[in-house]
Amino acid sequence: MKIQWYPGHMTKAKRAMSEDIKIIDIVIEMLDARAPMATSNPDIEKLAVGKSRIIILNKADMADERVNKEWLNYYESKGCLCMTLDSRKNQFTKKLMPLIEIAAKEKRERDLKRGIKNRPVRTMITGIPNVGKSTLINSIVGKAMAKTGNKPGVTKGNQWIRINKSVELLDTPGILWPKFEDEHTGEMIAFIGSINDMIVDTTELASVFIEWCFKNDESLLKERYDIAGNTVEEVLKEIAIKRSCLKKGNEYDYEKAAAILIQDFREGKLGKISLEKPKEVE
Ligand SMILES: Nc1nc2c(ncn2[C@@H]2O[C@H](COP(=O)(O)OP(=O)(O)OP(=O)(O)O)[C@@H](O)[C@H]2O)c(=O)[nH]1
Ligand SMILES: [Mg+2]
Repeated sequence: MKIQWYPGHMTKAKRAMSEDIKIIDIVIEMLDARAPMATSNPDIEKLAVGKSRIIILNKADMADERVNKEWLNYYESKGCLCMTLDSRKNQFTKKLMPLIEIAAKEKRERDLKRGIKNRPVRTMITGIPNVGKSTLINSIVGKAMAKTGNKPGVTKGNQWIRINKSVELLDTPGILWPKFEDEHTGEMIAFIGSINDMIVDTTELASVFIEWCFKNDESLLKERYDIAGNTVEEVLKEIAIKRSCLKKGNEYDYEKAAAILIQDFREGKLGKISLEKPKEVE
């Protein structure tokens, strides 16, 4: 399934980021723990060259815990500062601040040499749309400073937030990149809701997801919907029957069944699912 989504506001956001990055000390890239490779934006990697970096595997609560650990090992083995997170919970002091301290060490030493004391570390939170950037900021400050929502493109502009005397965070709008390397990347990003659903054919997307389940874990569909279908069409038909998705004239509404399946996955109702594992993508 070929998917591409790179609206004008992302070009604008990327331009703003390349300006802001000049005064940034640390770039935090939030990835979706369910598909860290597909959700890692090569443009952000280019923007962040020369900066200290931290990788957050967010929505870890929705992914397979064992696979989360494998990803952590994977990134740590490459020398990255990395942590897993459910950004709805405030883990700033316990998990993020210690990594910021490590990442800021060189900057603080540079400052000291120049006689600058207590200048806050400036941190930019980046990532693709809907990955949880604004949620992270809100849970750190303990109130709804930044607007959030379960759809891509909620944050429109950059917003600075002062966490304490030593750290400032910049919330940025989620950006994608002009051309995905392969179909897999676009599909993963669409599954998790980081692409505007208006430009994606729901039935086709659900079909790709069902095929992914057949290949990786058939029990997912059986357990959730108590169905026995072995083809994409059978599965959609069974979901349509179970969820009373009927059109006029008693025809099955495949599109509605497809939307239910995708929604259930996004809400975690199919269980904790890791779409990518380190071994597959190395
Ligand atoms: N289960 C779970 N849900 C999360 C987590 N982090 C964020 N969410 C949900 O994901 C949705 C998107 O969160 P946002 O914080 O708006 O995402 P964003 O990265 O700021 O998105 P844009 O502004 O569109 O780029 C919201 O419905 C959040 O409640 C998490 O760690 N776990
Ligand atoms: Mg946001």
